[in-house]
Amino acid sequence: MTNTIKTKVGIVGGGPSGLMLSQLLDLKGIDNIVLEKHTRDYVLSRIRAGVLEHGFAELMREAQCGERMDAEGEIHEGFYINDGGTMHRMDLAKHTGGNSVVVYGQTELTRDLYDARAKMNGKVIHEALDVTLHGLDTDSPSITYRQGDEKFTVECDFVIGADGFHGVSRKSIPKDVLREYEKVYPFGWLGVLSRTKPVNHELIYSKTERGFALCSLRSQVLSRYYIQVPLTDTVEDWSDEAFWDELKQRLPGEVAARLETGPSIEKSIAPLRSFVAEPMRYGNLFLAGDAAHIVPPTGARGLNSAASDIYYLYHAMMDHYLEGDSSGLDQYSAKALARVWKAQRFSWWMTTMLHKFPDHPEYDQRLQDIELAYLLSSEAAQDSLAENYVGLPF
Ligand code: RFL
Ligand code: PHB
Repeated sequence: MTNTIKTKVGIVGGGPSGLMLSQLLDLKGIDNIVLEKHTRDYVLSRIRAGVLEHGFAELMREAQCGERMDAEGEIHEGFYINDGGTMHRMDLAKHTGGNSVVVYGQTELTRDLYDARAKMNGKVIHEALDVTLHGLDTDSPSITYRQGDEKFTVECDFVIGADGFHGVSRKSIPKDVLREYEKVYPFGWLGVLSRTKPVNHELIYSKTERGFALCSLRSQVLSRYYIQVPLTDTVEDWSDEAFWDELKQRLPGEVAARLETGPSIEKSIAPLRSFVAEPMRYGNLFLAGDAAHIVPPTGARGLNSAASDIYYLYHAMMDHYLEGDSSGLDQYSAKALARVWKAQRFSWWMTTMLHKFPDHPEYDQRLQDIELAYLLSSEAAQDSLAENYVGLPF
């Protein structure tokens, strides 16, 4: 027997994109359901983003989920770039007329969204398996899934594909409609989370002969560090000791000297990739977040790009349901993609400027060096960096 659920908006994926949209729509009385493949604990075990732009933080507040972020998150008005041993501060506030970013982990933010959904009795289904989309090019799309042995059909007006890069939603769009753009980088990031005091009060992006490194944090007692590694490396190749040794070698001497080391709580390798799928709408399916686009993490744009998708979708859905105006839905793909491509450009630029490319000809290496030298010597270039890092307007 199949159980039928009727709702307005069926959301596939219970990551930050899906949960945020669900919460915002529910607050406006727009009924919806979230279907998540994994358990809540599994979703919360993934260590990902750490830096939120101003616009994302605002959206969290609008979703009535900003309380803990405002209490525990750190406002950062700048970050450092280490250029082969010399530290340079990028003053975000100075270059943006007072703007900043919030350092607050994706894990905590997702937990806040889950808690808010539970408080409102929001429909969030975990371990929804075999999710399949039907009738996307009709006025009555539906989603089928299985939970244990029980089968369900969700009948809805719209389907939101917020199921990340590996989800089913994007794959449900016919191949002759979808255009995909991709760039794969020849390295990955090995990340370590450790219960240690962060080496610096602000982030350090480090460009060295040995490769890139990033010193980030989750709180004053929780550090997050990354080093660039070849794609052939595995987590097993890196003991904690080897990781700390390599990280120290990619930091200026005085920073390395004060690096507090400890056992890793989490250690993982993420390949670096840029990807965009166009269009972001097919019939009554709307893609949002990593389902439609991903960026290498260097510019801290991924989650922030998801936020602008959600902002546009939320407003388009409100206009549709509360004002009878569907123009926002019609414009969604073009509007979202315009901002998405700007985030792609910025992430590609930061990645290219700061990493060591094993097969770059010498000419390209010199250009890379001069790109950074120009940035560090030009107020105008720093204006541009800061404008993009704190987030372009939605
Ligand atoms: P997610 O988080 O991947 O969530 C998608 C959810 O969909 C579920 N799912 C399915 N559910 C049902 N049926 C299916 N068939 C399904 N297939 C998948 C998945 O289980 C999952 O729960 O996508 P979302 O919500 O769009 O959020 C995107 C962000 O997670 C991502 O952009 C960021 O983490 C990227 N990112 C960063 N972004 C920033 O803005 N600032 C940062 O500082 C930052 N740092 C990072 C990052 C990503 C990283 N990695 C690991 C790629 C650092 C790293 C290392
Ligand atoms: C993180 O803290 O995980 C982080 C911060 C900044 C980035 C990427 C990742 O650019």
